[in-house]
Amino acid sequence: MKLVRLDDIVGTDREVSAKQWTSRRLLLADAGMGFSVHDTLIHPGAPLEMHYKHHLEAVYCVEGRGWIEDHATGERHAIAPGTLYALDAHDHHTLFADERMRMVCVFNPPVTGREVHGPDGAYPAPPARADDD
Ligand code: 9YT
Repeated sequence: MKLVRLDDIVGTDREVSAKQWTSRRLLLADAGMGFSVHDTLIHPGAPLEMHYKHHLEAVYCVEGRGWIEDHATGERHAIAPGTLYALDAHDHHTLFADERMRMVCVFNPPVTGREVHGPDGAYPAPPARADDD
């Protein structure tokens, strides 16, 4: 069994920041769980366009309010505490925080370390495993 405390992540290399977010990476690929778990703050006031081409992500809002737009349909959905969105089709999307949002994010395959979005809105593909052909 492994225990991880947010206090032990903040200020270490497992706290990763980009302009619009700060991701506290509680579990990474090296935990061997098959997914990663992040406690992520979304900073308010600027749209954040993302397109995870190599990962599936589920995002559960626990604090703050905002909205998400699905680029495939143009639909916008309100996000508030108690709402989860699942990017089950590598959905191209934009997230906007009206106020600081705190999200619990789960990635499959797991994020390996300090990934930030590339110009295409994706995190890089995970390294190939030895048993992959
Ligand atoms: C909700 C979202 O995807 N935010 C960007 C950061 C990412 N979730 C992360 O690495 O924690």
